[in-house]
Amino acid sequence: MINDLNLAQIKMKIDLFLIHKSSIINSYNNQQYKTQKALVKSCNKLTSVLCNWRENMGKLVDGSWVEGSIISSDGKGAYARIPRSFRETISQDHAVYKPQSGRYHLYVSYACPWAHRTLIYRALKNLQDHITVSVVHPDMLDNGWVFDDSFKGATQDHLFNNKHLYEVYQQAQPDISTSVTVPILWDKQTNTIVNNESSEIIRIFNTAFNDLTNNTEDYYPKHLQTQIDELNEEIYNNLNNGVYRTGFAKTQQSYDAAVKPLFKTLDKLDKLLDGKDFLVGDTLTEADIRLVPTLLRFDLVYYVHFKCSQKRIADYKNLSRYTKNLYQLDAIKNSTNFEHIKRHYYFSHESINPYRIVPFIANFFEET
Ligand SMILES: N[C@@H](CCC(=O)N[C@@H](CS)C(=O)NCC(=O)O)C(=O)O
Repeated sequence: MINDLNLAQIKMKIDLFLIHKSSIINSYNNQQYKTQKALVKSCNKLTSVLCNWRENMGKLVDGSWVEGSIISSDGKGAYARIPRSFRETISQDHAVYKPQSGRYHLYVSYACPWAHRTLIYRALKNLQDHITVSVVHPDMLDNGWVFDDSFKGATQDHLFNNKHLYEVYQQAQPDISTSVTVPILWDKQTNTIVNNESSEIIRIFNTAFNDLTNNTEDYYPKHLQTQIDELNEEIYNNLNNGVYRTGFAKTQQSYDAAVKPLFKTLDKLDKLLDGKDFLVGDTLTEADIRLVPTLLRFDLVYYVHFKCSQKRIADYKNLSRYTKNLYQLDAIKNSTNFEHIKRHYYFSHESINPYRIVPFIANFFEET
């Protein structure tokens, strides 16, 4: 439904489109295009402004929030700008970031599979009393992630009472250029982001706070690291990220190129799990914790919304047993919020699901 807000946003996007269009026409009239190829390139960019605007997320550019794909289409180098990322660690030996109770804060979305890993680790490593959490609203629309606790499970920004997640990034660095993603590990003492890369946050959680919690469980033990790393790589490329590449494909060719290895890897893992409860060795490891958020979203969302529809996880004998078993762990069950998951995907990607219909699907993992 078009309300005043939507209408204003649509008008703005059309204005931007027209600005691009007139700059192309002016350059053409002034004979600034040296080659036909350069002209075609500009026209293609213009088309992408119109075609891509909905699923392209906003970004911060020089500290200001900019919506949609306009940035990557403005031809002024924004796309080439190296995005700021935060890749620090926490340890006793670190000059700044020491493991201290109550010092760090995690910003997450329950919908996000990358953030889900960090919540699982926070619970497995008994960090709930030491690391506080804010949860964004599941809808990620023109303003990116927002804080609005009217949706059950979502919270306010407990640290700053911000309305938008991008304000957290602005607080870390006022002139920042970056995409605005969850999860974020925030340091209350230096008022900045320590790390916003989930694969590194979980490694921090795995060991950094052991002296505080007396929890020495190691989900990345030395003797299994090579095997875990190998599986992580295939699972990241073909599953964790593979579902997005499949769902956001804009040509049959790119869809095929993503969906085929996706099911090849699922077939392979189903075989690997025959008679086994875990991917590597006989205990829970990082490889399982990085895989399970994707499996838990698969039948409810990826199968339908991202057209990953050759098979459901429920159709795989071993993968379905494995996922159901892992879901019984408190750390996984309590950090899984199916309402946030469904709402986020079916509402946030308007170009894939313009009417925002949430399909009626049985939730296999909640059946007993
Ligand atoms: N590599 C990052 C990826 C995080 C990520 O892409 N998060 C998504 C949510 S599932 C996000 O916040 N996207 C917003 C955007 O890209 O603008 C990680 O693993 O932490």
